[in-house]
Amino acid sequence: MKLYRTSDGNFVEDGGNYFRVPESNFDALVGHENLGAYLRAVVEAGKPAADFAQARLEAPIGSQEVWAAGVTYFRSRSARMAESKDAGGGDFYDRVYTAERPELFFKATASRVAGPGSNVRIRSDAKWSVPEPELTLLINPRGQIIGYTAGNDMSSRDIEGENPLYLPQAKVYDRSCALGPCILVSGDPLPATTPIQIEIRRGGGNAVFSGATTLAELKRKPADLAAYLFRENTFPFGAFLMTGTGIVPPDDFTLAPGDKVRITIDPIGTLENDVVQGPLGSAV
Ligand code: DO4
Ligand code: MG
Repeated sequence: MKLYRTSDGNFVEDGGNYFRVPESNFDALVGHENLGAYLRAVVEAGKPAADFAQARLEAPIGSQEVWAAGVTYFRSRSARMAESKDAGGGDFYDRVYTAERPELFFKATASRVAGPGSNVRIRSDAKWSVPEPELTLLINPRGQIIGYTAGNDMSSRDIEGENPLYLPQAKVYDRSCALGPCILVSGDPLPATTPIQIEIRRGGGNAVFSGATTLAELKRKPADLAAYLFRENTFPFGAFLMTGTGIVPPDDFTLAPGDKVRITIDPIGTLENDVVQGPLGSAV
């Protein structure tokens, strides 16, 4: 089952049919004692809703904070070591890749998150910007993984590489994160074969970058990442946790305004966003 948040309320999809969810408060859904069973009952009781197609998809988020894990794929470790070698930071990334404690960092508040079809931003003071396609966990207030979505951890690699202490500026700014298009509602681990794909198109033309990985390359278990996040932290509305990127474009690649980023995680769907630069609300 997939849960969609839209301009016209919440919908659940099952078997190609969409059903209106009576509970309109997304936080209440995340905090539900058994979200899967509640949505199953909605599907079984309801008639398919004809009005889903008219609704605009919104980021599937309420009051949750978004956190992220880093250096959870070998490809990310190597890219981070290379970009920070002049700053003497390379060793930290190698060490965190093998350490028991993962790298976890604060990524976004809901107001900084872009939904499906809206704009993500690159910083005006950055010269090297990339998208990071990441499986993203939805965790309820009790620390249980209750769903998955696709995420884009937009990052400024030159700022991050100049000094690892600049990480919050490289990672956290308006529309530096995208989530969607829906929540795949499931507490079960996704198979290791789950593919994560990205494609970046420029000028309405062909892809200027595409890449793919699978969850088999993810070094850490999602449940372990969630458990670390919930150590000594309470999340009254639950939290999102991005699980890190396994796809890094070549070093001569940087995003440009007007680029279209498509991130596909097969059981979830495709998250598509346009890239903009400049004041919040600027069009491509
Ligand atoms: O350590 C910096 C962040 C790395 C990251 O965001 C990732 O590996 O996805
Ligand atoms: Mg990342």
